[in-house]
Amino acid sequence: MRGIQSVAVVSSLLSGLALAGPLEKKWSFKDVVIRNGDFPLDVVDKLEEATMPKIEAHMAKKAAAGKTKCTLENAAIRREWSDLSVPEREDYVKAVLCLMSKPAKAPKDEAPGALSRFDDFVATHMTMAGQLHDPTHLFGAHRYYIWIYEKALREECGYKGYQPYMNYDRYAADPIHSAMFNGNASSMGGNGLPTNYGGIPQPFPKPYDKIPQAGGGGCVTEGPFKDMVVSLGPKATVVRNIPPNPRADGLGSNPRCLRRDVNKASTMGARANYTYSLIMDNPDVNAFYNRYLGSPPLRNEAFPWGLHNAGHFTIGGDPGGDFYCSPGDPAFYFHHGMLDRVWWIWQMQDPDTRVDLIPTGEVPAGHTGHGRRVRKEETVDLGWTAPEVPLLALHDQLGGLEGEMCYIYV
Ligand SMILES: *[C@@H]1O[C@H](CO)[C@@H](O)[C@H](O)[C@H]1NC(C)=O
Ligand SMILES: *[C@@H]1O[C@H](CO)[C@@H](O)[C@H](O)[C@H]1NC(C)=O
Ligand SMILES: [Cu+2]
Repeated sequence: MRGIQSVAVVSSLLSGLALAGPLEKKWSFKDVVIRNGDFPLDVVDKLEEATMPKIEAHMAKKAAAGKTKCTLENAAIRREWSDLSVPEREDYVKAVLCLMSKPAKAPKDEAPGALSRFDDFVATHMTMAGQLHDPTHLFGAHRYYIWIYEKALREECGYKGYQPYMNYDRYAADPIHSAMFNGNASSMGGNGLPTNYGGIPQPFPKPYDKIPQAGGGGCVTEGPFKDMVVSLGPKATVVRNIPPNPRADGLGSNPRCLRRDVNKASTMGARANYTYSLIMDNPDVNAFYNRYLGSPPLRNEAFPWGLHNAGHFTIGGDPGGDFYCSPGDPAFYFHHGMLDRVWWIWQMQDPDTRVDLIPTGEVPAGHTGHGRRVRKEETVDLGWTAPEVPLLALHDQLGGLEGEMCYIYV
């Protein structure tokens, strides 16, 4: 049986036994998708399922026009971390450690601090930060960025799966003890040691002018990344007492530990109801973009950070809390994976009009405006890491790049 199945929460998850019956309607994906029965579908998961018929219709239209070799049946499946079995999580961790052990390809004069293939991606995020984060490119360039990272894990490190994402809602109640951050061998590493850095400034009026610090902020001492060497940066860090980088651009070598402040007050701003509202209450692409970034501040909300910041500062620390170097924490890719999923679900509410839309960002926060269509000649250039490609191709995760980009989230 292909499709989505849920699994009763059981240790036999490990052995693949004890599959519960399939959930509701099924689609023919290339693999059986097993879900962790610990986590009932949240409102966004349900929205995603409810959107599947629109996605099917969209794909049928493309197929009829002979436009794509990508289909729902052959699409790669990106899954939520807790839905992976423990051995699958360990395989992923192994692949990341492998990337960290391979020599860098970044030109030595441009990024002497890139000590590994893993660091190559961090260096790219730093050197191309302007383009990666302007309103035109933010969504598409990050989609490409995660995709080439996933490709490197698979092609250079033998990883057989796809990039997992982090559904914050599953972890908001207790992120430190979650499958993401509990510090065991199949997690993405533990929290940092206690330190006092004063929280993370936010561009909101008091009392929302900072995300209060949580209990960490120091070196991570548990889990697979406890011996990780962070080299690039800092460049715009939120934590204190980090030795400065020898180069002003942050691209020099500055070996130090991975620091984190796994922060519940931040994750709380990324619960499913916030995400649902982000997707469904913002049909205009500019409004969607602004809300994604947390602007204007939500009134009468205890956690108004916006999904993007809430996810980043769930990890926080160094380099996770550094605007330029944040992909230097391997959990970054889970966070931006979730953001990419949210954009995809937003696009698929009305594929005919939304796939090619980009925010213009020139409207003042709080105003809407309809954005504009991507122009054919617009591209994304990630420097030495990957070929320059049309932005338009990246707007289509189910068939972009001549069908090479072809994945769904479940
Ligand atoms: C690590 O934590 C996860 C999530 O709680 C759990 O499923 C797994 O069994 C744990 N692994 C070990 C070796 O304790
Ligand atoms: C989300 O749910 C929480 C807890 O019920 C509530 O306090 C908050 O106002 C909700 N936020 C949104 C945007 O729906
Ligand atoms: Cu970024």
